[in-house]
Amino acid sequence: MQRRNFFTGAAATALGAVAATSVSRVALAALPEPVLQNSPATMPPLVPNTGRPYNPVVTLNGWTLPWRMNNGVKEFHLVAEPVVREMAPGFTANMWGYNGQSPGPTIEVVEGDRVRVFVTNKLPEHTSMHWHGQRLPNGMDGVSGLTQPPIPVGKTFVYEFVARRPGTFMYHPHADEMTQMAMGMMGFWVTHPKSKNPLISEVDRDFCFLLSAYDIDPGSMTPKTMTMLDFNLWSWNSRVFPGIDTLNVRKMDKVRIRVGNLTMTNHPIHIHGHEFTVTGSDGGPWPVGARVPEVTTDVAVGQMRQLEFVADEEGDWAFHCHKSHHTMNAMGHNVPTLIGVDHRGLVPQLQKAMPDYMMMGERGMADMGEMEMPIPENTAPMMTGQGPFGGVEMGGMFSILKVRKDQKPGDYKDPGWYPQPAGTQAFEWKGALPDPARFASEGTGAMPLQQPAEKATQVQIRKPTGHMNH
Ligand SMILES: [Cu+2]
Repeated sequence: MQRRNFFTGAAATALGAVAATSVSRVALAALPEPVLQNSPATMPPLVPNTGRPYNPVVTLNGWTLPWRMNNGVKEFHLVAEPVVREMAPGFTANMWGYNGQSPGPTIEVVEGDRVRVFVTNKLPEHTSMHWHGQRLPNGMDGVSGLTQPPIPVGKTFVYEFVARRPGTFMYHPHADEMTQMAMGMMGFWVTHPKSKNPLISEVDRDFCFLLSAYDIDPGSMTPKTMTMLDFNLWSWNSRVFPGIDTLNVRKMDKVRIRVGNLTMTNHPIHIHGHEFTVTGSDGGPWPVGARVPEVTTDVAVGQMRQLEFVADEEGDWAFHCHKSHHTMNAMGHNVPTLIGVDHRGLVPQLQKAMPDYMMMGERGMADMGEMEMPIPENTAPMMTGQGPFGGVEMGGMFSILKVRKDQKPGDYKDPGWYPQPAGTQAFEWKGALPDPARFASEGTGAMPLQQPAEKATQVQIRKPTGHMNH
């Protein structure tokens, strides 16, 4: 991380004398130097060293933007720019983002903070910044054309408001929005409560990420921004499985996971081994009476959700979007099902035209995960990932909640695979199998055969004689 020292130094001292109760043009003369991040790794929580204390969040495969305290105002500097994002090891994409990454850095402030954000536009076109969910003066809402002129290429605009509501928010452009969000421009925003709040619990681990979707043809690097629905990469913070870091917690930790959806469809987010409650959204904390136990919660487009639970079951628990196509990486959809089709005889013929052709799909698609099928360079395999017991056969919006009794407080390192206690894993039955009862009642069930089986194999064949209507 190129974290330059702007908490102290001449610039900060000089600015200390400037009264900053509204947007100050003087501030522009010495705006905070932008902090850039080039690594897609999950950065440790940024413990605040100025301002009101709070318990920081951890952004999956992301980071929190440091700020400068300027006469009581928290100053951040976001730079909108083209970036290269590693979506998974071996697969990078040309995106647009902020400060070196897509998504941009998480912004963390405290309820009541006066916040000033400098937004510099290094994109090839104009942009703006909308602060999703915030109470703020109308002119700070960032809707280009409606509340402000767009930020021209090469220019910096200043946004300033008081973070009035504690909660879970996000930011994204509101100028050529379709293109800019399809290219990855978005970021998380958390406003921590300034004091104990009966509806906001204190947690041991607080994770956040945004749902985003891209359409990148296998072998290429740039998202197709005109795609409306048929995206082929479903990501958490612009990462796809197995590139999404695991959520590593200590047994009995109280865990909060904050999720925001900036894709074009809904995502039922599902956890294994635990129940959670949804404790709030971008609308604020939910009344206790509105909280029910769930193992899946739908996060609709433009919505945010806070999931909370006590991690009281040790193990490696899958945590994923429940739409099965969203836990796959790039794939062709316009493919007939081949389940039950024996096309072995065709393979040598097809290989004359397509030397790489492989027989696949007639027993299901699990072969995709097992075979080393040749795929274009810079492409994430459709279903992939190796667990301790074989292929996980996943992609996209999939990660793992790792609960360990010996994970240290504040330690976010991956503890490795869960050592299951002996005798607690599903196992192969090796005894005798009784005949299934349905064999004795064939033909009398809900869908009885139309005719006896031996008759069904009698097929009359006539050679074509010019017309083929039989
Ligand atoms: Cu989904």
